[in-house]
Amino acid sequence: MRPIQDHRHLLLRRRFLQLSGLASIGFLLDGCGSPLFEDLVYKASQPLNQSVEALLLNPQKLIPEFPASAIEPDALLINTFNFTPKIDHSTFRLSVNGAVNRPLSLSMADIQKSSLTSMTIRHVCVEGWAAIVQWGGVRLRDIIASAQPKANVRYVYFQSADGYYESWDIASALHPQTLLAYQKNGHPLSIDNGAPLRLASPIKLGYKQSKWITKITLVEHLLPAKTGYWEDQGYEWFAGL
Ligand SMILES: Nc1nc2c(c(=O)[nH]1)N[C@H]1C(S)=C(S)[C@@H](COP(=O)(O)O)O[C@H]1N2
Ligand SMILES: [Mo]
Repeated sequence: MRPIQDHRHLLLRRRFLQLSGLASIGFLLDGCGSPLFEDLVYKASQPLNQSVEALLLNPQKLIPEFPASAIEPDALLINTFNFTPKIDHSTFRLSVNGAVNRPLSLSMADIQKSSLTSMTIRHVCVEGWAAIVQWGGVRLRDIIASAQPKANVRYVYFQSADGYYESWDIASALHPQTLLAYQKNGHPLSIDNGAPLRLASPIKLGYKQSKWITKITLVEHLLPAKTGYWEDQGYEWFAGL
């Protein structure tokens, strides 16, 4: 992927402000750390504004899946912005922290104790290719629930071992088909595809689906200039499918 050129970014931003009816206060966005930033992102992109508790009690509706016969084994292209980190699975720990009552440090054995969920969905890359893939792993909502999120949580940050970073709205993170995957097409995930753990979800574009996740941080506020590796270069933050 290439960074979106600055002028296009500015035009997109202006259009975004017009669409959200906020053009007149657009200048406020230019200040670093503007408190309005995340409200703009949130209101314009996410009609749902449900609490963590409500989302955990009432799972959102499922996206229809594909039959296993539709899997396209060669269609998923490796897309890695920099390098492929090699992670020792035996010492690996996933940390879950931030606005939680019970921070976690989980080994792969801990994670694989939770029930395995499989789903066959379409992966869509913004660069113009797609692939039907079967992912197996744990529901992110189960991991988040066991960390006991505080009531004010609205976003989730994902940190990856290659320096990639992403943020998601809490509703999308708690969607029942948002997985922390460790299998692809019935086999252990390969290093190139993000082993030991990556995100997989039918509701977001490919660049939201972080590979090599090492840390999950629950937060109330997004950091204005740090919402995602590609987003910070002009790509859309919500990136819903
Ligand atoms: N850590 C990390 N995650 C990442 C990327 C990356 O470069 N680093 N690329 C993203 C993009 S643009 C896509 S389309 C998918 C590709 O996943 P794949 O390489 O397993 O096909 O990973 C996403 N997750
Ligand atoms: Mo992508």
